[in-house]
Amino acid sequence: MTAPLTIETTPEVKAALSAGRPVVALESTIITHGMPWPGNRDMALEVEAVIRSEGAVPATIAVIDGRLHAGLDEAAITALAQAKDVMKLSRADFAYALAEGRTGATTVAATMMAAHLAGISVFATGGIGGVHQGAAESFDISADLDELGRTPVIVVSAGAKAILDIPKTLEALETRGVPVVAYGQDAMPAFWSRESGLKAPLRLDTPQTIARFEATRRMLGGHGGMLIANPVPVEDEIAASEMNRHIAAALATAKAKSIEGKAVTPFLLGEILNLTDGASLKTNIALVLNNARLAARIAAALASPAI
Ligand code: PSU
Ligand code: MN
Repeated sequence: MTAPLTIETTPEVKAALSAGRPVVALESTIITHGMPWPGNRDMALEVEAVIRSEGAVPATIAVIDGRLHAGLDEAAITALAQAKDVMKLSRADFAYALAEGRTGATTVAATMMAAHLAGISVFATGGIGGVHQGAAESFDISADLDELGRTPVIVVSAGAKAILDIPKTLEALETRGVPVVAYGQDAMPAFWSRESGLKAPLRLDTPQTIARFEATRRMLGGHGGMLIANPVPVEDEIAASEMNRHIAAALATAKAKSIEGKAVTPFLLGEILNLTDGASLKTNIALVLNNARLAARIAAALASPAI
């Protein structure tokens, strides 16, 4: 009764996967719900270019008309970036979009699931979802955290978005056995800012040591994902003191408008974009590119026979 899932790939992704060459998965919610057109398309194409320039192959993940794609060509990315009524898919509704022939963008959780099914073990994004501020009342905790606890994919992010409750997000990750590794510094980064005021649980300084850590985790068996928290480059950073003002204002507006559920993260990102006059978007794009570069290097280190 259960037929295996067909995953559509591009020739480039297919060739790389079958030869064991480095591949980096990319999410699509950041394209459809995280940034406005046409900057979202430019970002998606630039991120792919950065990964190729590092000698790895990008695989943007999305569900299009009920078919799962791991790897999109330029025309498909452009179409998705402008599409209306795209679902925002997490673990709960990923299969629904496949079964109902819908088009959906994958969040961190659904992208991890798809990457794992496709045999891709490294994934680059901006920031993960986490425990929202006010979660004690709203119960709003992203499914990204449970996915990190169960699916063995390395997620390269700029930390958790500062719109979240970062201390509670770190607690939830620890409970789920997810290593959180700051890259090249002790501090836990906070997406638009290099520092969150918290120390990251772990630190590593090279793609090779991250690959060695991952190989060691595999030896223990039954491991889930790992979160790499890669600070935004100094020249693109917006200081936490400035961001915190905008975040507080955006959270207050969300509360006043009773924004709930899946709409919360896209709403806050949109508000912050307006409050910073577009500066937050510039920083968001810069940090995604920076994460893509590191992800490609980790994928290369994992693919190298020395590991
Ligand atoms: N990071 C970004 N932009 C985004 C997201 C993350 O820079 O749009 C998306 C990711 O897809 C992440 C999702 O999985 O937001 C989290 O949504 P929620 O809080 O509803 O779980
Ligand atoms: Mn949520």
